[in-house]
Amino acid sequence: MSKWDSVKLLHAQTAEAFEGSFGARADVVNAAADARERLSQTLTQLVYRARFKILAQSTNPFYLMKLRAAADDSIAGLAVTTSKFIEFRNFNLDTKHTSAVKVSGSGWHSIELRMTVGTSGSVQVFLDGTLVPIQATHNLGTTPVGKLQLGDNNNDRTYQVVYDNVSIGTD
Ligand SMILES: [Ca+2]
Repeated sequence: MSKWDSVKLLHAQTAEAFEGSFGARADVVNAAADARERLSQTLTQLVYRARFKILAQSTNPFYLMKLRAAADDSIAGLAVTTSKFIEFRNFNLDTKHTSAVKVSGSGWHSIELRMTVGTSGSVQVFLDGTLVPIQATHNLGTTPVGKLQLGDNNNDRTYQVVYDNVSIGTD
């Protein structure tokens, strides 16, 4: 986890990994577990990818990932709801968009968020390579993305999840 600027209750471990020896595990009870990294340059268009595996989840949703402004304000997030549906959160409008697509089974999944900020911004979410139908056009504001977040910063979540192969790019 050394590449992240800040890490809270996410730890590298070898028991669960998608690739290589290590995965980053959150194992929390009523706590936040997230890591944040300031991007070397702000982005208006990006692709954020990760692998994740849910080991346990209490009756609460949790964020897999968020994108923030350089000043730390949340812009967008991808969550798994209590009923395991993939949900997109637009923090600019403070709206939630719950898909009809569930995270199934107990294995590893890939998640990909393709996003363009702007008043006529766009969002595409892929779970295991398949497009998750949600509203495609979003007013995400005009502030570019300056920070990457992995995990959920809410301090009242109970779940166990492992992340691996986290990356951000422009395509
Ligand atoms: Ca790994």
